[in-house]
Amino acid sequence: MSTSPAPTAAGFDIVIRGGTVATTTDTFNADIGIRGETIAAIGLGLGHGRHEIDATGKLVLPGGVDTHAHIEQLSAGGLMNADTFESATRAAAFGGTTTVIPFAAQHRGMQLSKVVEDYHLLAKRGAMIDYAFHMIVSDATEQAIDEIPALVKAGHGSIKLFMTYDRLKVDDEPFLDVLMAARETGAMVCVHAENHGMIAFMVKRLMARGYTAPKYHAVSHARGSEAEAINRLVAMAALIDQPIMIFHVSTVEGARVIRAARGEGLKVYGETCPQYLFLTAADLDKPGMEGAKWMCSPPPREAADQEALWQALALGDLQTVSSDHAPYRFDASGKLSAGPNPSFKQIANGFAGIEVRLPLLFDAMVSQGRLGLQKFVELTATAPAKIYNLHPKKGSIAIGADADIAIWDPKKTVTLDAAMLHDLAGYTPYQGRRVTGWPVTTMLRGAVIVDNGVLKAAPGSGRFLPRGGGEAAKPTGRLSAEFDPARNFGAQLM
Ligand code: DUC
Ligand code: ZN
Ligand code: ZN
Repeated sequence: MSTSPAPTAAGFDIVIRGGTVATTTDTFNADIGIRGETIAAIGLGLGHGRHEIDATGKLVLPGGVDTHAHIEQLSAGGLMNADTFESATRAAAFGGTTTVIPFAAQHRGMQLSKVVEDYHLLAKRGAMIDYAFHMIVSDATEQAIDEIPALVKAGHGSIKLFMTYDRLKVDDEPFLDVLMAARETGAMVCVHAENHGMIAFMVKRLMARGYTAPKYHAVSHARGSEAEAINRLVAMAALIDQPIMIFHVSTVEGARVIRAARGEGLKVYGETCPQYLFLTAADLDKPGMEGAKWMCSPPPREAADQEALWQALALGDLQTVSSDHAPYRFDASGKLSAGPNPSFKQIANGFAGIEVRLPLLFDAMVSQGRLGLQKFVELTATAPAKIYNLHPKKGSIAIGADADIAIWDPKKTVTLDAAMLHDLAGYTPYQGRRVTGWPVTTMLRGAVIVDNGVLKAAPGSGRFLPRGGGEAAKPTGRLSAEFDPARNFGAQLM
């Protein structure tokens, strides 16, 4: 970055000059003028900037918006994940991401509002990029449900529910109570959708026969358990006309259920993650415990699923690709917390992905041409910002938007290596993978936070982004037969 001392009257604080800008619809050559925290002008031959950034030969893209990440989060089993808000958001910044939505995770017996307050304090102290929260409700008590409206009003416009995991899952009836509370306050509900009983049955059978290695985790999460749960979820959401987001879709069949639901006009959104586009169950088939490094839930599936998910992204059936960053170290603090030779059931699910999400997708979509640059911008920044009501401040390069910008060198080839990444997991399931295209400069609200491999941000410089549920979370207004007084003998149930 070059500096000149005197700003002109019409000048900018920063001009990013000579780059190629991309949005969800267009790619064009333009300078970007920034005043304070905001994009003030986009045009050719813009006037002077107090600081000038030469973007010749570079792509100037909106900073990434990663709407699914587990940060400094305690698992239901009491295991702390490997990253703090400082380390996870540092990794995000190096990977070109400027906004993240992690979780405030309620466990059984915890007061939801206290949980949210605690995560707030952690993020305020450590975050280097901007953030909001999804509230995980695992104990859907009357008290927790009563707290939802005030929390949504305070800016927590989305809730996450689980249909599986012994200590997290919410059964259908209280699930509907939470959906209704969300509807009444206009919040989005995000769901981990897998059939709990099918998984528990498979685990029991595999264990009884001695199939305990990490690769059998992939077998235990029967692929049909995803489609079944999504189907049931869609039926519950349709009963009360509540919009839903289905997290980490991994199978052909899961994507198919979402397509059908959307075809009926239901407000059903879908997310997938790089692990379902770039890994398969075969990656878990490693000697000893090594396969644990590739364990996540749902597990990576098969090549045909990868193809189906790409197609679902192309068709718009799935709208976002998030990281599901959930780092656990490969030691007694993480994956091996139950000892050196645990069964797959005793191994924490998840791995780090917040830094490599964008480079992996850029390589596939832009460098190798799969779906292209516009779709890359849409899936990784603009669409998640819109769905979670962070747009137009976040997710696009536009006049008036926050100057959250990633400048990419489209020619830079990098071999992914845990040693170069900035999370605290200590390994990456993408070790040795070569990607072309790298974010060389990341800016948050007009401040350079990463410049050519050097961190410029301080912990705590990220800002909380209060938001309601927004447009995506608004009900359609089409009542189900059971809720429509014209078809339910006049009962007023809303
Ligand atoms: N699966 C989840 O549901 N959450 C965290 C990570 C994972 O693999
Ligand atoms: Zn999940
Ligand atoms: Zn997750």
